[in-house]
Amino acid sequence: MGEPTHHLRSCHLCEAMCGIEVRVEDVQITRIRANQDDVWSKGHLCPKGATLGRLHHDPDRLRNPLVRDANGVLQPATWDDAFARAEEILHGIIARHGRGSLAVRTGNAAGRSTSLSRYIAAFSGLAKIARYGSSTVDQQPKNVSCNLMYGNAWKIAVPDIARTDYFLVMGANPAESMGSILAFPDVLGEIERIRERGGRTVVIDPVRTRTAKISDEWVPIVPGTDALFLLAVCNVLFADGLVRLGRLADHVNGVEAVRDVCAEFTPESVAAISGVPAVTTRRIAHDIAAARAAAVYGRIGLCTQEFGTLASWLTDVVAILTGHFDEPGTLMFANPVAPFMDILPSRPFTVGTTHTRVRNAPEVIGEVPAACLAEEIDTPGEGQIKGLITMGCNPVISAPDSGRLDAALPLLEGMISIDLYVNATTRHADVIFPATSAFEQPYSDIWSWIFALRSGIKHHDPLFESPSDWVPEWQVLLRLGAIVNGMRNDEIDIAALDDAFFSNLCTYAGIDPAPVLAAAPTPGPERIIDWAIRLGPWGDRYGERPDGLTMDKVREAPQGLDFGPAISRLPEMLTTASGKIELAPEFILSDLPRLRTLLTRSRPEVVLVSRRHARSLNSWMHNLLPLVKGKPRCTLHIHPTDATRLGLADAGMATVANATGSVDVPVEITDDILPGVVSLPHGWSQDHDGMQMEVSRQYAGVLNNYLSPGDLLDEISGNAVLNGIPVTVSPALATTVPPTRLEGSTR
Ligand SMILES: Nc1nc2c(c(=O)[nH]1)N[C@H]1C(S)=C(S)[C@@H](COP(=O)(O)OP(=O)(O)OC[C@H]3O[C@@H](n4cnc5c(=O)[nH]c(N)nc54)[C@H](O)[C@@H]3O)O[C@H]1N2
Ligand SMILES: Nc1nc2c(c(=O)[nH]1)N[C@H]1C(S)=C(S)[C@@H](COP(=O)(O)OP(=O)(O)OC[C@H]3O[C@@H](n4cnc5c(=O)[nH]c(N)nc54)[C@H](O)[C@@H]3O)O[C@H]1N2
Ligand code: SF4
Ligand SMILES: [Mo]
Repeated sequence: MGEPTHHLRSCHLCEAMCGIEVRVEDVQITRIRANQDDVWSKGHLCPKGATLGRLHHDPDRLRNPLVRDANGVLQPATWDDAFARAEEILHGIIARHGRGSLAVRTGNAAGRSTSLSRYIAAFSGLAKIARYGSSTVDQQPKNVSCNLMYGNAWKIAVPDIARTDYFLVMGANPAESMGSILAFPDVLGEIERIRERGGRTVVIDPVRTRTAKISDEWVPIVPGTDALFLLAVCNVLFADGLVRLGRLADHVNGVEAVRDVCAEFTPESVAAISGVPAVTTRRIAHDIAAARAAAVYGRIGLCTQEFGTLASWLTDVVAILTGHFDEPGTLMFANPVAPFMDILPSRPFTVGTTHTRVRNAPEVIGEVPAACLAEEIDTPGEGQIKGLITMGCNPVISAPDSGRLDAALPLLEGMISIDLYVNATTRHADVIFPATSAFEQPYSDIWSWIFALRSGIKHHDPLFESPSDWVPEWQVLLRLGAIVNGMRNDEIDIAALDDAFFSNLCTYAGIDPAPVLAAAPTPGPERIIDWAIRLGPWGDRYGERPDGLTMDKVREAPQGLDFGPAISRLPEMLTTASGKIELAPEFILSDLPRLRTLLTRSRPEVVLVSRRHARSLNSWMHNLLPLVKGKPRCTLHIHPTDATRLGLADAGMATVANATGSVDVPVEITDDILPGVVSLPHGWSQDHDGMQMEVSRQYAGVLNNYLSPGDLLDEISGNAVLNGIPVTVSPALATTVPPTRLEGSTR
């Protein structure tokens, strides 16, 4: 072995963007540890970051394209053969059924990969086919409320926890997720520091999570009732004279409308349904109002629930009414170094410009519910989906009613996937293109900085070269887009396609493409990121400001660059038609009658919520032994009173069922959960026939999404309801927990 070399990189897995030091011996990563000197993360690292070397070297990670042979077996293929087969499949389907019979499913990896994140738009621009994304199983309700309130779906205000005195956490568990729509390297450490500086953190969640345990107060809430609770908080703010808009007073429309709307929702009137005592609601309202700086934060538990848009809207309403908005320590907008969102025009709010074929679900800001995909494939008729392309997603695990999707995918005439693995979803594909390892591509985490309240940037060149014939992922996307567009694979000119995409981006931003193209002739994702840096607040504007920033200058700073904390950005940043914050958008208020049905509805005996664990990342990373071994984690959390009532013993097996599906799972009794609520982890169950993920298959677990109904949506945003799902729980016939077969393996 040669002398070890050490390389500074950043972990691409989540918004914490931890700086890492990678030790390489020959071409083997032999250690990853925290980079103490990273200007952003300053030594933070979680267990996943330390396993990135194993991910890179995982023998199951795809190293070449796969093409299904005449016997139905996926066989290794050359890149040329794989593209030729993709062309044959896609052009065949277009010839038989038209381009409208093709769809693309994108997923969470889009936000994590430099190539995917920049080039899905290029693919879509060329392919012009229906897209189903993971937004509608995630943050679509927040996109809707922010689009209507501030004029842009991605102008999402983030809690400034480094400067707050009162951190209200609703439906988020940063102790496990490491923060989401909240880019911060060490949220747990900051909660300690908030307390040290005399502040408080309050967690509102049906589960006493690890975040709740280290916080000052846990307020249990019945799943799906947050909108009622928050309306009651608003009610108190008005009734007790606590509304103070401060600097924003001249920039907010709709305060009276909110006052009228919340008048009926007194803390007393919603307490029995939300489970939050009226006295607690009143105290929280007063504490927020009295705080020097309060940060009111809601995340996935508020979005993926029945009233996701109302709840996501109301966290911001509370913040704005109390003046805790756009000021240090409150909710603030990021000021990114590469501000795509500020350079490109805001997409206006749209709803119903298209509808899905089977259930007639409207498009909302360009998204139709991902929950519709299965029925669009398995329901015959004009417009039925016959061909599917998947990119960086695993919906057989992550989508609601995933059993139906798993059964629908074999009905396709053709399926093409781009992924790291042959997993539960891609095992159905006819052609699989391997995604490029994170260490074989540049790192630039553009998505996370949108949610970071320091203006910083990091860029790292690839650590390893890909094999010589490798086609980088951004080129796979361009090529597939062009094929769907009707081109033949052998006539595609990637450089020309990329120049056209880049020129369009310039034109869309109102910039003359010619001089920019001349200044930046090399195609690829780095040109686009460089473009945003150069046009951003610190950029060189292509020579106009010679001392300004370029990607090359960022490259020279391997520890990253930090331009300081977020600054107030209102009213300039608002892009609503009125130029003001729209506090009471009609579209959102129109959902109140549906919310009122909660007041009279009988509560289901048991509802299911999801949970995350620091050693997971949605449905992937399950093939890395250090992350899945140890005490079994795929268990049903249930309160002792429910366990006793239902006849369940700790470590025994329970059957969890509803009309959508049924799973058998080991029981873990805990009083860290509200009675009437059970929880299953998200992302497990990974033992489907044909998967090529040896470790995942040995540590399979069960799939919560067999229980998520495909038709249960936050109706106005189209987002799936993945929390608060009615289920029944009973002792299972099998009483032993299946042993994990690989225990003791060295892989
Ligand atoms: N019940 C329930 N369901 C949920 C959730 C929940 O909390 N509960 N959470 C929802 C949320 S928030 C989300 S975001 C979705 C996530 O669900 P999906 O969007 O389906 O994403 P993942 O499960 O993260 O799968 C990512 C896939 O990308 C692959 N991959 C990794 N890196 C790359 C790359 O660079 N390129 C490519 N092409 N592929 C790559 C991985 O191998 C994996 O197959 O699940 C949702 N589903
Ligand atoms: N380790 C790890 N990190 C991740 C991921 C992962 O899978 N693993 N996934 C990444 C992704 S894609 C995302 S979107 C983020 C998500 O990041 P977070 O939003 O922090 O997600 P969770 O940890 O699932 O926390 C959601 C919380 O909502 C609670 N909850 C459920 N229903 C309700 C409700 O009705 N009301 C309230 N108030 N609370 C409710 C749940 O009990 C849970 O504690 O995490 C990201 N980071
Ligand atoms: S918290 Fe973990 S997964 Fe997220 S960036 Fe840091 S090391 Fe990676
Ligand atoms: Mo997500």
